[in-house]
Amino acid sequence: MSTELTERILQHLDNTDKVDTLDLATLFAVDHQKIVGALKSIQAHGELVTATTVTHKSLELTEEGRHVALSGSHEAAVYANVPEGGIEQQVLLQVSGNPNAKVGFSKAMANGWILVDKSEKPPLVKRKVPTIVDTVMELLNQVAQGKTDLPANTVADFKKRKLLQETTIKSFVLSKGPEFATTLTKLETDLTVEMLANGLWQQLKFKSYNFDALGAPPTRGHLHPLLKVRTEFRQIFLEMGFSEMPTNNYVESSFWNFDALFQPQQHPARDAHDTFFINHPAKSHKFPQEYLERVKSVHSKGGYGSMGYGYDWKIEEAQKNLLRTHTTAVSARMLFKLANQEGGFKPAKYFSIDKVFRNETLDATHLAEFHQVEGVIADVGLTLGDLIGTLYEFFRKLGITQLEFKPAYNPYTEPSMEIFCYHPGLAKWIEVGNSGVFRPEMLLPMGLPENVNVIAWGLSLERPTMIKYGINNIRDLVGPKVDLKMVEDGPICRLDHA
Ligand code: FB9
Repeated sequence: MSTELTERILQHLDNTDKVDTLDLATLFAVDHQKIVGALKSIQAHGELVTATTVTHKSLELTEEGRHVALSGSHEAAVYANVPEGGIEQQVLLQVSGNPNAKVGFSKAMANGWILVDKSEKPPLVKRKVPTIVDTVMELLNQVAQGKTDLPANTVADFKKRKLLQETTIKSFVLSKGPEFATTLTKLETDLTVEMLANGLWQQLKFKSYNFDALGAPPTRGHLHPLLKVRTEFRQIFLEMGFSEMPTNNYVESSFWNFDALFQPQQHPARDAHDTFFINHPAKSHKFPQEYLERVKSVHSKGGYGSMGYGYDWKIEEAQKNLLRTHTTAVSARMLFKLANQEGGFKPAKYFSIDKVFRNETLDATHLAEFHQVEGVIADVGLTLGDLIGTLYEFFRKLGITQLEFKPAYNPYTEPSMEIFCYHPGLAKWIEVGNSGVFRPEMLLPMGLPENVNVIAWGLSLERPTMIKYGINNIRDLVGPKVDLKMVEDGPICRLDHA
């Protein structure tokens, strides 16, 4: 704060009993706020001055008031447009071309400036008086020059006509305080050991603590947008009565990732072009033996009404460890458990949200890993209709209501559907996932009852997050190039609000 102003106020008060900060502003030709600021700083130094708040009501011209003060009242404008011989009212209102002509007309009538001569066919508006005085314009200009003592009814009328508005200004009347001084002693902000040691603190003035000060915001962690969207998806699944599957094993055996899903061993996804295979440990050996035999036979010979693939299924292939390519591997484990649990099968609804790995060509929307979101429902007699109904409910909670389903193919589901939605924000149809009814060749070898069907669907976490946060390149969402500011400032995620 420029000491100058505080000192000038104190010096002024030294020679005056009372002064209003508004007058000080005029006196020192500075903005009133600056004076109030200087006062605050003086008050921080103790009771040098006493300040009493006073409010000043003042009249001010509105935008329209300034227009009328400049170019005359609406009624005067109308009067000016009434020609000698008279004019039809409609025409008059048009020629005035000013939106307030109507107000002006009724005011001019009220002032007795004009009249409507009904004897004319059609009736004509004529001047009733040869000249007029536009008192409204004059009065408004007087107010503009600072006149304040207008008759109350005039003020009321002008306010009603939105030509004037009342503003209240708060100011302070200052007078010398008990600790008045004409200079400000520097306020200490720290109580140092020296001051305590040499007792100087007793003479010094200390800046008062500002307990309302917010203080520096504590640095805290920020949830990555992906995790915010994961929380939303979790909430949706929990609301729909699903429970989360344990997905804490990125490394999986080919058996659970592919064979259990009735995906043949020569399927292109099972070669290193698409899948990351593990060297150490290269193989898994612990499998539920009987179940494995049934998987072997359904692949090689068929069964359960299926002809199978009719190839020589190899345990060596199934033993190969890999980074799971989908969380559907976890679904297979859970469905196997469901089929072989104490007390036998019970309907179940599971979901998983976790990392999966695919050795894909990297591009703006694909990395070698992404988070798969999967929902699985196992129950007696479930149909494709149940799947479609569930998908409508699931995506409705994502704020998506318009869905379309396109027949698709997955080795482990028949029928299968790709899911498309009309995304209002993007104003286009986008693919939002895949789904299907798990094949009996997958379920029956697990020991699930014949009449139990399992419907499932999957999507990613990255795509909705990129769309939600307006990110076009996945490297701006995850990885070393992420701008942490985006993470810190990322708003909370409300998926159901486009
Ligand atoms: O997430 C995807 N798209 C998507 C999802 C939500 C969304 O929300 C917006 C707020 C509105 C926007 C977009 N996709 C799936 C569709 C595409 O992005 C696709 O190009 C990429 N897919 C990934 C696989 O890429 C190879 C997304 C990922 C995906 C695809 C299929 C499954 C899971 C993830 C599955 C499955 C499945 C099928 C049947 C049974 C069980 C699981």
